[in-house]
Amino acid sequence: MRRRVLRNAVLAVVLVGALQAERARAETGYEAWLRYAPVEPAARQKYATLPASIVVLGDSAVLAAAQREVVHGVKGMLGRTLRTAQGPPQEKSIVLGTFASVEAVAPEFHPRNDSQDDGFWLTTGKIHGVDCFIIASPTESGVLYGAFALLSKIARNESIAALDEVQQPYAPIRWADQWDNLDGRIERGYGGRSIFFENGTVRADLSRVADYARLLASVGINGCAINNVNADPRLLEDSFLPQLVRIADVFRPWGVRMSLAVDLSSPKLIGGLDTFDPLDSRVGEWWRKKVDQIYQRIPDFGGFVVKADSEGQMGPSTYGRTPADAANVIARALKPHGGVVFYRAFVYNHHLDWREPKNDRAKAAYDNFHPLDGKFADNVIIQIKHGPIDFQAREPVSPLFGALEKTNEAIELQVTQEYTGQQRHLCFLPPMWKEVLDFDLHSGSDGTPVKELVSGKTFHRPVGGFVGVINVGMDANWLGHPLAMANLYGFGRLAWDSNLSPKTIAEEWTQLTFGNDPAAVRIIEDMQLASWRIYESYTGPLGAQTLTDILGSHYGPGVESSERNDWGQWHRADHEGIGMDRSVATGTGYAGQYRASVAKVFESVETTPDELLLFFHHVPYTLVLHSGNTVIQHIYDSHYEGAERAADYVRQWQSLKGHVDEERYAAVLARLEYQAGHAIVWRDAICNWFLRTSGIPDAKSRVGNYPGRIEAEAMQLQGYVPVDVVPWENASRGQAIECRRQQGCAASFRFAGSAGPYEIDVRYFDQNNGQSKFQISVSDHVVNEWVANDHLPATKIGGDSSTRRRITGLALHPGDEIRIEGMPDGEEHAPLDYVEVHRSEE
Ligand code: GCV
Repeated sequence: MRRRVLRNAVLAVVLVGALQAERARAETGYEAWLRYAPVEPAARQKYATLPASIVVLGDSAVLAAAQREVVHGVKGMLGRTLRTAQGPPQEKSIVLGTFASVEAVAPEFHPRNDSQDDGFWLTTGKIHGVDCFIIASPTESGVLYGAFALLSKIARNESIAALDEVQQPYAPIRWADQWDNLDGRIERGYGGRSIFFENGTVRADLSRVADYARLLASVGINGCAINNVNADPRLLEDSFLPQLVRIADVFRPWGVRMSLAVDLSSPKLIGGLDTFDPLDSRVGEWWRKKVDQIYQRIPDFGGFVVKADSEGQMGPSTYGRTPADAANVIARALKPHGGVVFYRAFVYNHHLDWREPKNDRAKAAYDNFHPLDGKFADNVIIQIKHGPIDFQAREPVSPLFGALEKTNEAIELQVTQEYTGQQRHLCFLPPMWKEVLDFDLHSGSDGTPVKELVSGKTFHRPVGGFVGVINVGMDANWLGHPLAMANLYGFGRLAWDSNLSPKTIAEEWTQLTFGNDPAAVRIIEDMQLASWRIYESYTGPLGAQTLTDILGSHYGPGVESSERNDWGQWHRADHEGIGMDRSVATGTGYAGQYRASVAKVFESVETTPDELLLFFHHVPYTLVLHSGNTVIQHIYDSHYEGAERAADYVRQWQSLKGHVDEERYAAVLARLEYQAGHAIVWRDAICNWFLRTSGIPDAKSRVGNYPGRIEAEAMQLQGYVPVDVVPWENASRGQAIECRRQQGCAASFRFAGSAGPYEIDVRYFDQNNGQSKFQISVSDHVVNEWVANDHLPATKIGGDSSTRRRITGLALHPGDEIRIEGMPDGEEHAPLDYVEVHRSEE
């Protein structure tokens, strides 16, 4: 009896432990696509043949990481603890080793010659007379990538029975850039503070850095520049080196080479020289010594990223030198160590005169770099943003990709969603990237898609490939929106295999991130695949670029912010028409930077695809598109349709209740509800701006007519005062109300509809410099209250801060008083824009 009591007590402890472990595994999104959740019982049988032991041939940090990963993954997914050993297998085993190390113990093993560099081969065979699963590669990193590939198959319930698969990376360069600052902020980062730096130094705890490197390695990313390209020269100071060594040490087991963004004027800023002229021998010597010093402590250091003569960064133009002079002096220092220089082609004059119709920022990269083709050292890589402007929702492919034949290049893609919703809007970018990568630039002949140009295949360049600006942060789910991690996964997968389809990527990611429930996979995949075009449709149609506030946050609407200033992101919309004329015949001549067959397509209005029309041509609002719609009606329609599709996300996601875990279900739902509301801000701002500017009404009479909307300034106000919003289109009818009384204010109106079930949307502004409180009541009954404490990029009322509260399930009667009370806080004055009352679907 006592023994049974004891046994029950032990069982209880074990159960509580298991429960706690389960709770500790709360799905924050931190594990991303490496969850290794238990495989569904029905699929387990598929892995019955998996050996019970794993051996590693060799002794290195990378191979050890691969072995640990397989053990960890198999334990999580199959509940089995693999026996671990080093050296030749003594029993049926999973074998991890380089080709050389496998051949050394099994001379009968013949490596496949279609697997090179970091490629790997997953196969089965006998070693020492025992059956083995073999994960082999020419390199240790390749073995690690093979280990992740095997685990991914199990997680996605793929069969591993007749394993014989070679995977080969598409390009040697597969790098991440982080724009982290030493003080812990991240430029254009939307997932919290830096995982690397805080208060001017490297963080004491680098465990997140290790986890990030693991995530990068799992999709084959092999390098990471850890700091902002607007570089802080202090990182190159001698005293900082030990801190960099710590990061490199943490990256190393995952095959991720650490690198740095550098300020070209460092020899002068921190080096004690009176110059940074790249042709001055003292400058060359300074870089040589600096690089030697780094490699002494970090032998696998990757190299430098350079942003120069761009947006205030110093560059070779100071001394009348070229980007080639600047890149080569650093490249010479790196060459003996195997390091590379990424020299960014994002070089442009941000003091362009907007009155001059021939001026065009889009031309800058080609104009600056094409004449230098062949002048760069062979360890220099020109890093080119995918479009000629700056990561807009839609741009044509940069013509520079097709214009460098004797120079290495890499494409720069932006994972962090600077102009594509800042991880508050769903915007899965692989469909956009895929269009870019597959675009044939006809460089010399047909069949020269961007992916082949950047990977060095077309012109037989020694290096080249892919750079992603990632900007993960300290947020639990790394990027701020659980679904945004699909962009990081997708970047890595496309860099590894540029022929993958966005659908395959979305499906893989969803299975790995949310499991194999078919309903969840189908819906999440559908949402992801549609999301870029939906975002584009309510923020920047027909190639007009993202019509956002380009002078501030790059987030909410700001149609005119790009005009009449020197930044060169002009769309030239006026009362007659819209678009930049970039033709050769009558415009800036940008279209002529493409090879003749491509240039011909963009030169004329007739042949330019609708989605890029306004990038290449200035046209009247009445022009009829290929779609049959006029330009103006397309602008109205696409914004309405986009906002409706954004509202659909909420319904789609709600259908997954119970199919995905509670934590992530709630986190994603909150983001989607916010997005649905913000898409309306976009819709109304853009449509009203174009209505007022063009004077052409919406053929469907939607723009300017908002059934059920009651403007805040038209309500009965107690304490609240009307204010003008700037720009006017970012608030309904250009006005809002604010409360500047400590004791709070109220705004009320009488409901005039018929009795029935209703929902109410309160449109208010949520700034980040205060946490106002709101309360809404219907005929003296409080029906909802909330605090405006979201973290939107805004310190004032406008398109960045405009958000909404939806209150559902209300029974309203004619004459009911609807009253909103606002209590200001800090600089935020409980601002309100309007209320919309809609009858609920019964
Ligand atoms: C790091 C855009 C961004 C800047 C960024 C720059 C760049 O202009 O808004 O924040 O600076 O691109 O890519 O260098």
